[in-house]
This record gives sequence, structure tokens and C-alpha cells, in this order.
Amino acid sequence: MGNNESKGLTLTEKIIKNHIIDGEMIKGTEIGLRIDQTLTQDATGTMAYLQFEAMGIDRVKTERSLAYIDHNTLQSGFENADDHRYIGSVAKKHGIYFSRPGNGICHQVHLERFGKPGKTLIGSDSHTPTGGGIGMLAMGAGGLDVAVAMGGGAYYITMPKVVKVNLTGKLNDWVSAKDVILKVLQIMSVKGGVGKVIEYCGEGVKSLSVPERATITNMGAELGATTSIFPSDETTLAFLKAQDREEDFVALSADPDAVYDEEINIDLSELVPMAACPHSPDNVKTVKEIGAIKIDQVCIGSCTNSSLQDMLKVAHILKGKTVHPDVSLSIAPGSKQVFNMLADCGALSILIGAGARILESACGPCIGMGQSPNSKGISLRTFNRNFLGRSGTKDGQIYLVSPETAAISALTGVFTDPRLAGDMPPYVMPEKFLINDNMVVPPASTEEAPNVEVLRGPNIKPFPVNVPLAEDIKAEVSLKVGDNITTDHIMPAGAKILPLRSNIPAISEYCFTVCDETFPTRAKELGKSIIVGGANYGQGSSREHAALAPLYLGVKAIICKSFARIHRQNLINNGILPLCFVDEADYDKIDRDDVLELPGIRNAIENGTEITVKNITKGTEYKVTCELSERGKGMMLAGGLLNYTKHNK
Ligand code: MIC
Ligand code: SF4
Repeated sequence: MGNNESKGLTLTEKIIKNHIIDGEMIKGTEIGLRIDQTLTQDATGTMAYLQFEAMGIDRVKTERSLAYIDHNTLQSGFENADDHRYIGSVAKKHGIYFSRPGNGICHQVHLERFGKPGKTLIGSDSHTPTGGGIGMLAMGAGGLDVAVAMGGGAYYITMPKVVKVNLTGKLNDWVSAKDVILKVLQIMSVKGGVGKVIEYCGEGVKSLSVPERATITNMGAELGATTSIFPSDETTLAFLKAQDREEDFVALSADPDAVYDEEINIDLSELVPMAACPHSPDNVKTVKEIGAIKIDQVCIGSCTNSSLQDMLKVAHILKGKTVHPDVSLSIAPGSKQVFNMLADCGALSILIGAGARILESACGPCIGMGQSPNSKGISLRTFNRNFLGRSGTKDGQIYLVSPETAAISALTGVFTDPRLAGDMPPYVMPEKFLINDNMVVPPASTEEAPNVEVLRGPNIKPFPVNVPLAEDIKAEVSLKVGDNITTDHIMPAGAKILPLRSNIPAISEYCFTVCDETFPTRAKELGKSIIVGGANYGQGSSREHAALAPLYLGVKAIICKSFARIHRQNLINNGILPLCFVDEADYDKIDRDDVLELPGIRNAIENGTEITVKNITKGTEYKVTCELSERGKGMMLAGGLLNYTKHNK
């Protein structure tokens, strides 16, 4: 129990205490957690299941594991369909529930139908913290970590600091959950949450519904936080009842004398409509400050804002109106449940009538799968990420906003503060949701499972596995990049590239091409190389491909100022050295093509001694660190988690 022996516990600590199976609850040290539930989506799922198969375990050992299909639903070639078929069959064989394409976005469906307060969930997607809206400790992880958890292994994190966000007051009309998280992003920035869990408390919590809480915990991913969580209370119970899942409820909250590491106070009644401006989720301004700029596109949906409540609000705003002639409005309901209920209550007809382009329940435009804006187009989206190029249009200008701001602006054709629209149209939330899980396929029974054939189309290729760490490394700098490099820079998404997620050799051809088109060729020619980066390297998604593609291209180490949590773990899981400058000023002293040497690196990792980087080209030296737990060291020496697990069986 470390330093918290006699004090009250935060909600985060309570759930950790119930799940810790390795290490001690001492902040900053590594702990291993028992994982109750896992989820994957198709874009990371193929790798996770290939890795699970490589571990040779017959059945998943979790309480519930699900495989969702929501990212690559645009089937413009055989690839995505091959992936879906592979995932469906591998899930059936190994005890995993399969959410078929069309059933909705993983986080939305999981919240509605499977998430349980007090449980642990890891998902191969960085927005898994959506589950925090229902009081779960829900974390994004690399596919390999999910594979290990499915096999019954612990999930390792650094025992987090806990930040209390004390909510008081009540949101005014036209201001919504999105504005709350945009405010938190403005306060904390995209790297402010690293190593921390954001815990929401205070009487303001009561006025937020579960989907609203989930919007806030979902976008906590953009803070770089380990996760975010809300208490489980009467509102949670009402939500679970409406989902016919009353039995999943437990009341959960922090002890009144819980001790937090940081505290932020937000008065909900003082918040106003906000937007994250291009190209970072923390580049937040009020809508009023931005002014009435002309817009080209509005997209409503994504795992952040696609609940029934969001959609009903939008429908009521659009009722009897027409989308501005210069604006394309697309709407993707988050799940089949939401879609079905919109149809049943007539709201779908209102949306269609207003001229919205209705998309299937999937990630769609959020991940650049369709609806890319026009050149230099200004697009307002209810999503969570607006990284450069992510929309599929390199010079697209993406603003992240609430559904209210999005809907009103779609009507006016200019960025509009929704409070200017007068009274907010009333909408009524139904007491019961429409329950129909017919698109979730249960796995085969233990008896039938051996007869299930795993279907592998030509798109499914083996994944690269690293070799044990060399005694010394000498390699050229193949790329030098700046601060806040996202996984979208390292391994871009989009309709052309996403279908290659199960084909590492093919997808590697796009690695870092957003920054430098010649990188893949140069790295391959060099055979082995090192990348130099700035602060918060690898922020954003959990995609393991941002480690697997560099591994395939021969990258041995990343030297930078600091790393984002999930990406750093993905590097370690794949045996790529994550090194940090001791003196950040050394970053400026290295250029591309410099030859660097890491003499005695294996020994230094093994014994935790100082690491020196010699710049042969410049005749200088730098000190770097590589903080690793004992297990992390084991993985680095073995050349990644799979090798390590094999040796330690
Ligand atoms: C994203 O929002 O960037 C994604 C696509 O959902 C990723 C997962 C992926 O790259 O497949 C994420 O957030 O982890
Ligand atoms: Fe899908 Fe976008 Fe959510 Fe990622 S952020 S899971 S791409 S909807």
C-alpha cells in the first residue's frame, strides 16, 4: 500500500487495489493489474489476434473479450473484408464475442452493452477510457498488451498520480460535455495527463448523464492521461437500468478523505462553447473568440459524441431547417442501438429532411475513411483529434466542437456560437433503450472451438519480431523530427493506408511519409538506423504499427525529449529502445545522417547504468536515459514482449 496506508483512497486507487497482482501501490513504480475485460477494433485487432495466436493459448481467460469492427468499414478492395473475416473466425475459435460491422463504434457499444463499474478494461485503442464514464478503470494499450491480457497475463502500468477535477454548478443551455473536456485540455495540454488518472468528483457530476461523462473520459486520451474516471452513482444505475443491465451496477466513489496529487476546479455554469483549433486538441479557444468564419463541412459522430442524447439534440436543432447550401453535413450515429432508436422515434427522418448525409455507425471520417474535406476546407467535427492530415486532406483545417456548435453552424454556414440561436429546443430521453444484441456473435463452445477454421485471406501477413538487443549499436540518424509527433505522423491512417494494417511490409512504405516522403526507402537502405525526436513523441493513438513499421524498417532506437505513454510501451513491447536526452539541449546538436554509437548498450540496460551516445560525425557525446522496470529490461534484452514471454514461460 506504500504511502497511502492510513489515508482514504481515490476511486482509481480502490479499483487498482482490487486488481493489483504485481508490484505495490507506490506512485511512479510499475504495477501489474488483472484485467477483467478486453476490446479490440479491426485496425489494431488483426495484429492483436495474430499475436494472441502466436502465444498458443486456446481460450481467452478474461471475464469478457470483444472484437469490434468499426474502423475499416469502407470496402473498396478485398483487404478490409479479409480482415473482418479473419477477426470473426479467430474470435469464434478463442472465446471472444464478435461485434459485426454495422453494430457500431467499439467504445459506444461497449459503454452501452458491456462496460461495468469497478471493472478493469484494456482495449487496443487509445479511446478505451470512454468506459470511465461508467466507473470502469479503462485504458488504451498496444495490441500485444491486449493479447497478453486475453491470455490471462497482467497489464502493466506505472502506478499513476491522481488528479481531482472538482465539478461544481450546472452546464448552461447550449454548453455541453465536450466543452468541459475542451476546458480541461486548455488547462492541462496534450501532455499534461501523462502518468496521471483524471478523476471527476463534486456535485457537478450529478447533472451529467453517463454518455456525457463518457464524452469527457473519452477525450481524456488527448491529455495523454492513463485514463479518466467518474464515480458510479444513481445516474449510472439509471443508465444501466435503461440498458436492462441493472445487475451490473455497483455504487463507487472516492473516500471523502481521499488524497489527490493535483486538484482542478471547474464551475460548469461558467463554461461557454469552445473549439479546439487546427491542428491540436489543446489549441482551445472560445467559439466567440474564433468569430464567424465561413465553413465548408460539418461532421457529427465518432466515439466522442455519437450517443443517442447527442443525436437527439442535433435532430431538434435541425428540425424543419435546411443545411446551409455551402456546407456538407455528415452524421454517423455511434451504434446500431442509437441508429435504430433514431429511426423509431422519427429523429432520423428529421436529420434526413434537413439534408444531412447519414453514414453508417462506424469511425468513418474521424479516421479519414471517407468525407475528407475539400482543399484548405474548414471542417467542424464533434470528434476528438484534429492532427494535421488526419482527415485525409493535407491542408484541411479541422476544428473540434460540441454537437450543438456543429449543428447550429451547419445551418448558418459560419462558425456560430450556439447561444446566439435563442432557446435550446427541448428533447426527451427515452426511459428504456432498444436492446437487440443480434449483431454480437458469441464464440463457439469449448467443444466446438477446435473445429472452427481461422480464415486468413491474402491480406494477412506475418508480423515482424525483433531479435535480442545487441551488445553495441552503431547506426545513422535516418530522421529528425520536432515536438508532439503523433502516431498519425509515424503511421498515417486514411482510406488508402488503413486496409494494410495486417500487412506490415506494405504499410511500412507509408511510415513517416507525412514528414519525409523518402524515409522508408532511406531507412531500408541503411538497414539499421536511429530516429531523433522532440517532446511527447508518439502522442495519440495506440496503434502498434507506429512501432512495428519502424521495427520492420530497421529502426533500433528513438532518442527524444519525452514520450507518450502507450507509444513508449509499444516500443518496449517490440524491443525498440526508447531513450531520453538528459540535457534536452543536446537535441539541437544532432542532425540527420549523423552516425551515432551506443557502446555497451546491452550491458547498460541490463545493469541500469548510464547510457552514452557518441556522435561519431560531430565528435561529441550525449547522456541519455532509459527508465525501465525489471520486466521492461527483460523485454528490451529479449527483443520485445513476445520473446520475453516465451523465455519466461
Ligand atoms: C485513432 O483514433 O487514432 C484510432 C484509429 O482509433 C487509434 C487506433 C488505431 O490506430 O487503430 C487509437 O486511437 O488508438
Ligand atoms: Fe474511431 Fe475516431 Fe474513436 Fe478512434 S477516435 S475509435 S477512429 S471514432
